[in-house]
Amino acid sequence: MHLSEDGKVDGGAQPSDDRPNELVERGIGDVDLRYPIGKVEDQIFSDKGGYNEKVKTVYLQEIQMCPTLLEHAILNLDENHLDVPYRNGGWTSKQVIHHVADSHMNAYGRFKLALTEDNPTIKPYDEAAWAELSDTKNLPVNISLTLLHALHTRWVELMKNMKEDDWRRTIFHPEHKRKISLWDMAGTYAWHGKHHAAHITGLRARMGWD
Ligand code: NI
Repeated sequence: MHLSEDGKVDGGAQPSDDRPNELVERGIGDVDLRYPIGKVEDQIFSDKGGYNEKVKTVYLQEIQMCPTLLEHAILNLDENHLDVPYRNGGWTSKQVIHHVADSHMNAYGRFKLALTEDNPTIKPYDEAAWAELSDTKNLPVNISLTLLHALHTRWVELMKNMKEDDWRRTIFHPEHKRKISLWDMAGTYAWHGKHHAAHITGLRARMGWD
């Protein structure tokens, strides 16, 4: 089966965190490897006061730094290193990086939809199945890192110029059956880049590749 590495972030055919069969598949000791910096709720619910300039600056910096953070995470790793799953049954570093590009392309599209339509219903996708498609399998990670640098330049430019009211605009997530504000999405994706970079840096440390 395909396992998600995110919990409920991207939406679309994702297993919940407490499915017993998944716990068995992960094996003792692997549970925490999925969430090396904690779950997304730790980030966005710790800022539950809602929009404020200071937190916005942090979110934008984290989203801006994401491609560089991933680039540093894989520095000096070769193809063999990149094909090692970061945990039993988990994604390889290569899949992780292509996944971040998949995820953030969707997120950018959702921002633009929310800014131009009234609470648009977004299209969830099966992130685990996307991570098994041929582009993810065949292409080197540099392709997605280049894509992320360009994508994040556009995304940050968009966010930098959003007014306070823009951050309250929402998308409707049909599987979670709730509105999600662009503010919460920014918190989620600020977390998301660090979360996946930590999968790779954690693996490096455990394998002694540093
Ligand atoms: Ni993810």
